[in-house]
Amino acid sequence: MINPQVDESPVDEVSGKIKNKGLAQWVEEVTATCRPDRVHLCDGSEKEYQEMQRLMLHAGTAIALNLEKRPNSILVRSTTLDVARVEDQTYICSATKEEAGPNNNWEEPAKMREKLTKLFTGSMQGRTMYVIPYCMGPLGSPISKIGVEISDSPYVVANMHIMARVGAKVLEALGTDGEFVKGLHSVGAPLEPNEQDAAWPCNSKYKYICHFPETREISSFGSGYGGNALLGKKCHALRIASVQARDEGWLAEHMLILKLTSPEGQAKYITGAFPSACGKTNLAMLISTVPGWKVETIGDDIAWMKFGPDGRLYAINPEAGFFGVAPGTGMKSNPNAMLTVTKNSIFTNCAMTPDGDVWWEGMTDEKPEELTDWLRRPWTPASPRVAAHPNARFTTPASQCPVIAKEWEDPKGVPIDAILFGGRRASVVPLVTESFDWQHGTFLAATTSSETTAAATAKVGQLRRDPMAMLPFCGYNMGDYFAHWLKIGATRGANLPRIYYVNWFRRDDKGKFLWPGYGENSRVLKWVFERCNGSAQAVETPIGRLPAPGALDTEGLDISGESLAKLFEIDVKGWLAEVPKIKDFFAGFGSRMPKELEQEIEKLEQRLKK
Ligand code: GTP
Ligand code: SPV
Ligand code: MN
Repeated sequence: MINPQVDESPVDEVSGKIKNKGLAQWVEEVTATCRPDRVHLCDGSEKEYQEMQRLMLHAGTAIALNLEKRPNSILVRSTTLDVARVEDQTYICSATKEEAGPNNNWEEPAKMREKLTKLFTGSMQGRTMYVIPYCMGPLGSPISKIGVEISDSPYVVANMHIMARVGAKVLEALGTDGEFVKGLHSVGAPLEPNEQDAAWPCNSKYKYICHFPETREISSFGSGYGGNALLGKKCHALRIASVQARDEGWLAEHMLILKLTSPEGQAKYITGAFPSACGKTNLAMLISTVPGWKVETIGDDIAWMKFGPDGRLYAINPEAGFFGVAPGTGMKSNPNAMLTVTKNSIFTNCAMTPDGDVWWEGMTDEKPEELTDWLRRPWTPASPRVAAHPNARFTTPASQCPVIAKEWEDPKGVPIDAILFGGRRASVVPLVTESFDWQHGTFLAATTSSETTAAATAKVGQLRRDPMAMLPFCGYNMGDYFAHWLKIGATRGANLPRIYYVNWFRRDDKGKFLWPGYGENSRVLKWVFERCNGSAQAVETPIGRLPAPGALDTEGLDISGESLAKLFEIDVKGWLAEVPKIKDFFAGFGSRMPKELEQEIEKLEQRLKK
């Protein structure tokens, strides 16, 4: 029998425990609308985490993994209806459509609220409503922000425990009238008194991930998965925070943060924005193949960057854990991620081995002889399908990463020297390009394009523009977002990081990757580091500065001269074909598109035609 020992107080007791007036009132309102059976105020304790695991085990949502192989860890399988972010059903409900921009779905706030109120009415019947106070960023950092997620999903509570700082200490920091972002989440599957729950409750008909940037509110209905449901992550730390960042003069970006140390012991901090499932987690914890160079991790997905008193840009990782792509992660490709997930982790939509461990494509060279796949079916290597869902994920504490940098929770953040942008491009785009200046760098970032991945529910492998890797995450008109980047360049001048464009995914005529990637990307990081120090050479090309012959360290690298030449080839015809596509894309932002970036495309065209 399920005997949850969590403190499931009736609502008046819970709101009595909440000193923050705004929060107490909101909890009462939500309770009245959603009509849960019980309300639980999360304290963030280990006991609470264990209770969430137990609830999920009893409900059939989770399976406990083999204690000896994967201590304190569970496997959760969702349903085919709920496996990734739903970009089609994600809305920015700003006052006007213009404000949300062509990059977002928009609905009138009042209209959307009406729709949501209908959906949320009684939506938590038969369930427990969890009130999860969380802090994005280290508690006490001037860059951090507080939010409260109300959710009817124990899976969300457990994930939030890992991904953010949650519980009593956050309530304490919030005080009696502190401000916070309101995030309401329901899986949208109310239960009748005698109705049996699903192993993965969600709403098969309606999914809405809605943001109200003006009032800093989030409403998420119908999905329990990832960025749809863990509201501190993409909804708060990117969509809402990007609006706050614009208003307050800082940057909220879809970026990893790493620390790179040279053999001489000099450290630089680098951020990198690549679209979903394009290599941020991998780069953030790579093991350098260049002797003496070392990478340590600060963050793997989101960076909040503010200017310090010295005029430099400082970044914090607002998250406390990694929600990483499992497939492709193995001891060869990303040993540090594998070592991070050895315990205390949640695995979602991975396959299971007969001895109670998890497996996914790319974890080992040899496939296990038998598995239970993510759809709970028997699986063998002869099966005509993958065993783990392509967007299978692990949720794991950042503190467990063997190469977590000692300053990863430094409240003042780390000073950034270089920013990388990049995507998956099979052709045209070279391995690394340095921008001429901030404006040109902003242009390169704004033209970021990538083949789509399984991180979102849409066709995989289609080329799309994904400026700054923020297309699905920018909470306002992207034309204004570009202007915000340019304004930072114009007002902050000298101390700004340098901007680079990278592409680990260029292929040869046979479709094979030209660049080995992963740990070998340290060679590119080294060149970037040395450029920042003024010690590495570059050559000017029409598209930007490329490593001068011999400047990229290829010692000990097994790569043919032909492949290397192809990696750095300036495909003038290919670039000239890009120009009208970029112009079209920019034109989509109409009068909100900054003139400076339109000039950059003209300048690129002229340089190419010279
Ligand atoms: P999100 O969490 O969705 O934002 O993804 P991410 O950007 O952190 O991507 P991640 O590092 O998890 O990598 C996604 C996939 O790309 C994995 O299957 C990796 O194996 C693969 N990948 C990462 N780095 C490289 C690389 O340098 N070369 C190649 N060929 N593949 C890579
Ligand atoms: C991404 O899609 O960029 C992710 C995963 O990091 S999710 O949290 O689902 O957005
Ligand atoms: Mn991401």
